Amino acid sequence: MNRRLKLLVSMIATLALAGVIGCGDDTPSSSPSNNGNNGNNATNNGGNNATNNGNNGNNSNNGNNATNNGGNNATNNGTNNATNNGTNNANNGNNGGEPGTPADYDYSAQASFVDSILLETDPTIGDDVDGDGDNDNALGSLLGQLSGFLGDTDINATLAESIDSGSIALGATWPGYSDTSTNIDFFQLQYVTEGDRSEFKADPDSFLPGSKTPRIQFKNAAITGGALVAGPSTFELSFPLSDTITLDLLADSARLKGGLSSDASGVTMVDGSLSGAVPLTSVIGALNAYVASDTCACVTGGPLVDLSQGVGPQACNANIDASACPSGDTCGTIVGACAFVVPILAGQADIDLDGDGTKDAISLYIHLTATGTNISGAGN
Ligand SMILES: [Ca+2]
Ligand SMILES: [Ca+2]
Repeated sequence: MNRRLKLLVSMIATLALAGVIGCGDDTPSSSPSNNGNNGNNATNNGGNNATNNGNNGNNSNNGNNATNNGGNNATNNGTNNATNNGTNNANNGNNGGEPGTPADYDYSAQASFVDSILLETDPTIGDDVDGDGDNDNALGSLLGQLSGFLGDTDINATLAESIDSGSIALGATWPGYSDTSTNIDFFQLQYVTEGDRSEFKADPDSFLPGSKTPRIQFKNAAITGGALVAGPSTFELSFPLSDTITLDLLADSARLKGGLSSDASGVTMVDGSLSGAVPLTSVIGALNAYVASDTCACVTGGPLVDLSQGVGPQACNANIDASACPSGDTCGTIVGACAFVVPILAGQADIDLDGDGTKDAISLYIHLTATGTNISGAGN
């Protein structure tokens, strides 16, 4: 039991980590993004056109559509179809990003290096992701419930060590930064000189394939008296589980807040937070992809989880066979824990992203701070 709980926690931590690491890979994310967007057009007849138009920049579309689907369809079906369909179609064309290469990106904007990342484990501390007036932090709730089992697992200490060692290097540029608004582009960073945080290069994997458009963007964020409120947007996530395996996840309705100031060294953020919700389908998809990968060649008969069968133990494929996996092997452990993990993950879902009345995503809340730096160009 203890081991299984640790596995679960590490998986959830992986999700949260992925939310801030954002390390890209070469998966053609623009294509699935487009597909997802197309699918949403049919149901995105709802009322949030103003929000929708404002936020549907490039790769942000999926998350906003999901958000927009929530709640208002019945009210606005009659009114806004023409406008909304047109907007979404235009966005479909942009989902691949502006043609070009990462080297073509304009690196002249002020920049920041994210120097601390902390998962909030108090479930009462969070952001109001679903707008019901209460803070949402299901990840914190999960971690809190399992704290007695965590033992030597200190996720936040691991995060701090990873930033110190350089294995996590996340940063942003602030195009159009002013006293009242800004855009924000996030990048995985590469050190120019090891340990020197005064200059970085942007990892090319942080861009949509074949484009000069960053995967993670917040458009037209408001700044009031130095306080930033950005989003909702979509964090398109890739978490490198090993040299060859990448877990791809999507955090919807992501919002970034914090206190900003700028000087010659760049943009500083204090008391920052990143909130949002990771869809269960994204979590399960990542698990399935991992178990189906060459790393888990000892497992046959997948996929591991079929959510069309529900979110109970029955969602776990009875025909999957991990008997060839060595004792203690991660792949075999995941398969063995499936019937335990899936219902708990589903039970932690607290956000209804698609507005169908069933909660389908796990909210999270992450503290972060950033200091000024220079992102001087594209890396290798
Ligand atoms: Ca709430
Ligand atoms: Ca739902």
